[in-house]
Parts: sequence; structure tokens; C-alpha cells
Amino acid sequence: MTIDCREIIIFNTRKNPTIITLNRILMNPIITRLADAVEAGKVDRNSPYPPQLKGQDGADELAREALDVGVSPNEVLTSALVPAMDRVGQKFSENKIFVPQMLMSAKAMSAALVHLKPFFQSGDVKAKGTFIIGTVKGDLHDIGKNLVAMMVEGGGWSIVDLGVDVNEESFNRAIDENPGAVVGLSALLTTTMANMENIVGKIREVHPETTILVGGAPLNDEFRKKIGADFYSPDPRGAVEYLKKVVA
Ligand code: B1M
Repeated sequence: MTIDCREIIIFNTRKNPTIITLNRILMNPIITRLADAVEAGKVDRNSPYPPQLKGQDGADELAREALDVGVSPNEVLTSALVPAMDRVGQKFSENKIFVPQMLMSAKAMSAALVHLKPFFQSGDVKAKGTFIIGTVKGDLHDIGKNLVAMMVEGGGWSIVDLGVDVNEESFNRAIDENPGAVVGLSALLTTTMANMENIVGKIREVHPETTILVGGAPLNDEFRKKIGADFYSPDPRGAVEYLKKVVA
């Protein structure tokens, strides 16, 4: 059986999710090109890596182009950038790529995120409160943390971004300097989940009233309960929704 684009659109109206995804890819080849650029670690046209893509557009130009032709920022994120990083992680697990390649993909994703940032920021007055965020001690992964910060800022919060590899003293100092702030901790490694537990404990000792939100791929709600944090969100949207309830 052959399928052409029209048949795919007909399936699409019947809300078959697989076909909708296929349809999107067909309708927006830019999404596929962007995902490929991130997976290959091609940051921008001038970047020499990878040599086989020399002179071609990278994540920087392709993300801009995708938005310019009307692909929604959310689509750019969920259909191109996040799946590309998942494939990078998969290849790393299979020893098909190594840390330097993973780092180049992260740089490419960050270059694309620069273009998404204005769309995730509403321009609201930052009046809802202060959100302190950091990736916990021992952990250098910052893309998920940056996305959460971007979207929470878009939800009307002032952000204090402590960066990566953040210890308990830095979190507690930031709370001293921003009384009443909500704190968000990110961890991407199973090994740094233990550091997260320790940091939450130390924050609770010094600032027992602080609302603490945790997230990151290896976490779940059971772990959140075990370490005594207030909320676990698997994604930035959940964090934003929770924060709305905090100020309600
Ligand atoms: Co690393 N790494 N990495 N890495 N890396 C992972 C996480 C891994 C799963 C890859 C794999 O093996 N398949 C694996 C962890 C295994 C484990 O412990 N379970 C791994 C490893 C092993 C390592 C090293 C140990 C490798 C080594 O050196 N041998 C090393 C550790 C360094 C360190 O931190 N001390 C390492 C290093 C790196 C780079 C530096 C090269 C680079 C990070 C660069 C950077 O961040 N600037 C890197 C990358 C890029 C990855 C993968 C491929 C992609 C991570 C990412 O950015 N994803 C990752 C594999 C994967 O995730 N599939 C992998 C995209 C991002 C949007 O998703 O970060 O999950 P994520 O964030 C999500 C949610 O988790 C959530 O929202 C985000 C958006 O949906 N979220 C929150 C995150 N924080 C939140 C906080 C919240 C709420 C939601 O509230 C506060």
C-alpha cells in the first residue's frame, strides 16, 4: 500500500497520534533538519564541527528559520530539540558517541533555545515572587534547568539562577538574600540524587518554611517524598502550574 500526503492528512483528522507526528514532519522538514543538527552537534553555520557539515546551517540558523516560517516554539522544543537530545543520550548509552559529542549537541541545543526564550517570556511584570533555581552539587547538566527557569520567568516570576554544581551553602545564602523565595533543584544523574537529598535536608534545617520543588529525568514522586521536598515535576510546565497554586 502506498500512502501519500493527502491520506496522511485524512488520518490526521481522525486524531491518530502517530500519523499526526508523521504529518508534522512532512509538513515541516525544517523540524527534521533542526533535530538532525542538534543530534550531530552542529551549533551554527560557522562552527567547524562536525567536519562533514562544514558550511551548512546549524541549530542556530535552523531554529530561527523554523520560527520564521511559523512553527510554534513548543513544536520546535518538543518535536525537534528534546527528541534529538534523547537520541544523543541513547547513542551515548550504546557507546556510539562519547562525552565531547554529547557536549556539542548540548551546545547546539542551547543555541536553538536562545531563539525560543522570548516566546516563553510573557512580558508580565515579575510580581509573583522569586524562584531560585540550580542544578545540584556534582551535576553539570543545565539545559533542563535553563528551560524550567525560562518558563517560570515567563509565568511572571523573578529568577535567581545559581547555575550548575550548586551546594547547600549557595542555596541557603540565596534564600537569605531573597526571603520567601521558592526553590527549585534539578538533577540529571542518579549519583547526584543523593546530593539533592542532602541539600534539601540542609535547606530544611536553616529555612524550614521554604517551598522546594525538584525535577530531572531520574527523579519521581516517590523520591520527592523520601527527601522531603514539596513538589516533583517531570517538566517545566508542571513547575509553572504548581507555582501558580503556591501564590493563589
Ligand atoms: Co550527560 N548524562 N553526562 N551530559 N547527558 C545523561 C543525563 C545520561 C542519561 C546519558 C545516558 O547515559 N543515556 C547519563 C546519566 C545516567 C544516569 O545517571 N541516570 C549521563 C551521564 C552518565 C553523564 C556523565 C557521567 C558522562 C561521563 O562523563 N562519563 C557526565 C556527568 C557530568 C556531570 O554532570 N558531573 C555527563 C556530561 C554531559 C555533558 C556535559 C557532556 C552534557 C551536558 C551539557 C549541558 O547540560 N550543558 C550531557 C548531556 C547533553 C546529556 C544528555 C544527552 C542530554 C541532557 C539534556 O540536556 N536533555 C542526557 C541524556 C538524556 O537526557 N536523554 C545525559 C534535554 C533536557 C531538555 O532534558 O535535562 O531531562 P532534561 O530536563 C527536562 C526534565 O528532566 C525536566 O524538565 C526538562 C525539560 O523537559 N527537568 C525539571 C529538569 N530539571 C528540572 C527541574 C524542575 C522541574 C523539571 O524543577 C526544579
